[in-house]
Amino acid sequence: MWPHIDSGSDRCVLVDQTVLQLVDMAKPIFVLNGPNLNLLGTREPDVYGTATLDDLRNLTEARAQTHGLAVDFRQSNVEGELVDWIQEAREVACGVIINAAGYTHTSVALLDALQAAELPVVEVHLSNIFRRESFRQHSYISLGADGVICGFGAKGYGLAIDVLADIIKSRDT
Ligand code: CA2
Repeated sequence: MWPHIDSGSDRCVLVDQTVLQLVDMAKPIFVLNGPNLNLLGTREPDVYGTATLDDLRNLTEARAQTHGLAVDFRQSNVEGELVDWIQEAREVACGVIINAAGYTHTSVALLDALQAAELPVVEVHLSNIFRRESFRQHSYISLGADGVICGFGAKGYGLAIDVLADIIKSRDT
């Protein structure tokens, strides 16, 4: 269908699925990182790799740009702050990538927030949580995610951007 142009009013209103999609793509992807991920690159490189949080920020921003998307990249050690950001995402973001770190395995509050956000969500982990201690093998937040990427280190963040871009672009077509 061609866009409908309402030139009768003082504003020009384009009403078309493609246009609505473009408007949504103008919203950033929230990339949310949980507790202790600010320490990346400083310790435990055998488990989490050598990339720093800033490296992950640069990687996700660059990959998002290839899809014509923007990223709002954040880290917090505070569960409530992560909940607030997910609630904010509902209003201003087009999707969420989340590495909830330790809260992955404990937080019903983050799950509730993700389910309420009604946005595409990709859960990401640097390490393969299924090859680690049993307490890491359960994720509360997976119930609120479209999919999970784990075990591929920093590359997983790039993959998460790719898959989320795909979901966002195909959602309304
Ligand atoms: O593999 C992941 O990405 C995790 O989400 C990382 C969390 C862990 O609790 C999850 O089970 C799996 C831990 C993040 C802590 O990161 C550090 C980085 C460097 C030094 C110490 C901790």
